[in-house]
Parts: sequence; C-alpha cells; structure tokens
Amino acid sequence: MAEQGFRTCSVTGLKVHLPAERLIKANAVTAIIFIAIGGAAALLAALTRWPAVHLLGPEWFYRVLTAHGFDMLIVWIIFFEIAALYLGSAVLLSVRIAAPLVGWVAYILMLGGAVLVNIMVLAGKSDVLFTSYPPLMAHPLFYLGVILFAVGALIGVALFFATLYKARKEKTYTHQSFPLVTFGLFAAACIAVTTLLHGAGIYIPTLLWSLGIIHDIDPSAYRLVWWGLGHSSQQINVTAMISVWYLIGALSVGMKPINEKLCRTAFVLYILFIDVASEHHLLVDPVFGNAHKIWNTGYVMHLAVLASMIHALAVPAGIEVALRKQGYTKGLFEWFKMAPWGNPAFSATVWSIFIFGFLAGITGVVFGNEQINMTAHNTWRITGHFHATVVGGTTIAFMGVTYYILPLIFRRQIWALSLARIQPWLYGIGITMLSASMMLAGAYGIPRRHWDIANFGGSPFAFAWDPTVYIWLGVFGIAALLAVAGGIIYVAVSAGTLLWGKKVE
Ligand code: HEM
Ligand SMILES: [Cu+2]
Repeated sequence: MAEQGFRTCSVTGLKVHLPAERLIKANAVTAIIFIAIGGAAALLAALTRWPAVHLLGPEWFYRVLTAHGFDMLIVWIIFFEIAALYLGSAVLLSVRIAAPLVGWVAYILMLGGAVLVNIMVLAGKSDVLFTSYPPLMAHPLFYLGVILFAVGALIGVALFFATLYKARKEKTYTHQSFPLVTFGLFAAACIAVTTLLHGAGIYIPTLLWSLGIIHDIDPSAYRLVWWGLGHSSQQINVTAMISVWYLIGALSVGMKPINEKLCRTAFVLYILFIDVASEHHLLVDPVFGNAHKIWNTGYVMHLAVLASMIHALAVPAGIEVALRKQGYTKGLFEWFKMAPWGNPAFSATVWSIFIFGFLAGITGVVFGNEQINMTAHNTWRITGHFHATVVGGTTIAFMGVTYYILPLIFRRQIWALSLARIQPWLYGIGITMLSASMMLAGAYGIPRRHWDIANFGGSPFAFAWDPTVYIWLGVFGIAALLAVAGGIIYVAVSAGTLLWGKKVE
C-alpha cells in the first residue's frame, strides 16, 4: 500500500514524495523559462558581435549581455540545480522532503530576486554586466535582487542537507553511504555553501555602496571575493553535471562505476581544492605575488583537474562495461555503435562528456596557466572556453536529464520525440563550433565584451585585423544560429510535453 503523501514510480520503483515532486516541477519549469529568456538575449548579443550583422547599438548590446550572463549562468543553472538537489535527496532516497514550506520560501526568494534583476537590467538602470565590477555602479535593487536570489538558493541547499539528514535518521536507503549520484550532489551542495557565502560577502557591501552608506569599494578586493562566487559556482556546475552523467548512465544503460570509491574520492577532491583555484581569474591583477600565483595555478588547480580526469575516465568506461555486459562485445567499438543513440538523454550525455572533456577541460588547464593567461585574458579565448564548460558541459547535461525528468517527474511522454532526438546534436554541434570559433578568433586578439571590433566605435587610431579572423567570426555567427535553434527545440519540446504530452501512469 502506498504510504500517505507518496507515489511509487513504475519505472524505477522509487517512492516519490509528492510535495518534493511539486517543488522539483516548479524549479525545473522556472529554469526552462529563464533559459528561453537568456537564449533570446544570446541571439541578440551574437548577432551584434557577428560583424556581418552588427545588430544592436552599444547601450542595448551591454544590456542584453548583462541579461544573458545573469539569466543563463545564474538563474537557469541554479534553478535547475535546486530541482536536481531535491531529486537527488527526496526522490533518490525515497524520503519525505524535510520541510516543503521552506522549499517554497526558497523558491519565491529566488524567483523574486531573478525578476528584480531582470527588471533593473531591462529598465536600463544596471548596465554593469553580470560580474558588476566597481566602479561601475548599478541600481541598488539590482544588488538586492542578486542577494535575494543567493539567499533563496542557500535556503534550498539547507533543505537538501536537512532531507539527507532525515533519510539517514530514518534509514530509507540500503547502502552504507549515499548512492553515488546523491554523494556527488552532496559535494556540489558543500561547494554551493562557500560559493553563496562569498556572494553575500561581496554583494552586501556593494549594495551599501550603491546606497551611499559605504563610500568606496576597492576593485581588487571586490574581484577577489567576487570570484569566490563566480568561479566556485562553476564548480557547483561541474560537480552537478558529473552527478547527472552518473545518473543518466545508470538510467540509460544500467551503468555502475567500475571503482565507486575512486569516484567518491574524486568528488572529495573537488570540495577541497576547487575554491582555492578561483584565483586563476586574478592572474593579470597586480595584487598577488608571482610565487603565490604559480603555486596556486601550478599545484592546487591540478588537484581539482585530477578529479575531473578521474570522472572523465570513469563514466565512459562504466558505459562501455555496461554495454559489453549486454552482449555488445564484437571488436573495440561495437558497444559504442549499439549504444542507445535514439535516447536524447544518452546522446546529450555523450556530447556533454565530449565537449567538456576535450574543448573545455583542456583549454581550461591551458588558459589557467599563468604565462598563457597573460595573453588569453579578456580575449574571446576565455569566452570560448567557458561556453564549452557551462554550455557544452553543464547545460547539455541538464538538457539531457530533462528528457528523464519529463516522463518520471511530470509523468508525460515526450512530445515530438523525433525533434528531441536531434536536439542534442544540433545544440552540441552548434556549441562546439561556437566555442572553437570564439577561441580561434580570440587567438588573434579579438577582445571579449567588445561591441564593435570592426572599427572600434570610430576610434581615430586605425587598426586592421588579420583577415583570417573574419572567417572565424563568420563561423561563430552560423554556430550561434545552430545553437539557438537547438535551444529553441529544447524549450519547445519541454513546453509541448507539459501541454500535450500523453500522460504516463
Ligand atoms: C545558444 C547558446 C548561446 C549563444 C549563442 C551564446 C552567445 C554568447 C555571446 C555572443 C556572448 C558575448 C561574448 C562577448 O561579447 O564577449 C556570450 C557571453 C556569455 N555567455 Fe553565452 N551563449 C549561449 C549560451 C550560454 C549559456 C547556456 C550560458 C550559461 C549557462 C552562457 C553564459 C555566458 C556568459 C557567462 C557570458 C559572459 C557575459 C559577460 O561577458 O558578461 N551562454 N554568449
Ligand atoms: Cu574560473
């Protein structure tokens, strides 16, 4: 008999706490709404940076760029992560979510904060980009919005911890430790705590500064603390993304890690070292000494990189072993050929592993090196690198897991499955081309965040780029269109499924 407040999932056999399910739905839907807004901003920004089109004027370019950075990197990703945390705690451990009401408080704070920031940006009162470096000053409500969002997210993370505690106390799971996916999300949540505290630590004084209560903010101090938020939150994303790889691997091919202890150790390496490595953003700043920079980027950074390399071997190897067990043992690659390519969650995961492993990981290690950073900093090489990480890696993985959340949590069959099947390919190819072309153009010196690289806003000093650069800028424009098309399909399939998808029982 079903316990009150629960239903039993017919596919996974998990007991699903209904109030947790409602929270997952709300957070996931909101995430998808914001990726749609952020995607519209991406299109406008890309059409402006494509010299052949150069769509917007400078004011609106920086306005949509602020909205794009914030809505994508902060709002889309964190709403989705909060949904994932509730899924990884309440659902995967078949326990009641500790306090559903608190979950709704967190949700409302996050939503209110996100809406406030968007209003302040679109009203033209906060053209400061999402890094909001002083001395650029935004409207106080912009900073307040960020603070509300961060506090809401922190409450959501606390609810995750409380739910884990409840599961532990009630012994609702059979393993000695949490299942690996929950363990990975636990690592992500630990990093989220320090990250969000850095956020509060920097945005509260900045709010006071914009109100005139504090007179001065030191830009270097701001950058140091801000990157404790800005970089570390990328590590939440990496850790959550890898948890999703393990989850989709298990759901799509029945993957089990070959050496689970090693995978857990790798997650612990993230918790210990990744925050320290945030300082790679300050390599060109004069504040730290050379010895410190070399120690930080030469040693500490690689302990976090080691963790990524362990996962990057463990997941494909786990998938291979699972498929070989299903009988696909001919030659070296029969398992790869016979993998469930028709499942968009699976193909999205493969794209995520491919882009994250090759484009994102390798370039991150290269650009995070002190000497190379001197020339890569503030060029499009960096923008290309992080579109490979947060878009090619995390966003595609989250898109992939959506194709499981829709049937398992929303209990609807995927609407327009054939469109869903091409979605990861379109988005994956688009983002691969986008990142690569940005990095190639950046290698010629194309700056990031510049509205008019063709004639520098009519500067009296003539400057001509190497003509090859325009080839890469053309590839970039086409890539942006492909990726936007893939994004539109993702949003359309999700919305279509909620509206018209056949109910599953
Ligand atoms: C269709 C997909 C996307 C396209 C075509 C796209 C395109 C762009 C473009 C053209 C820029 C401006 C670069 C510059 O002027 O230097 C940019 C910046 C940025 N994008 Fe994307 N993007 C996409 C998806 C995403 C996603 C999913 C995320 C995060 C999860 C993201 C995060 C960022 C960030 C953080 C910036 C930097 C903003 C800044 O410099 O202040 N993008 N993107
Ligand atoms: Cu970083």
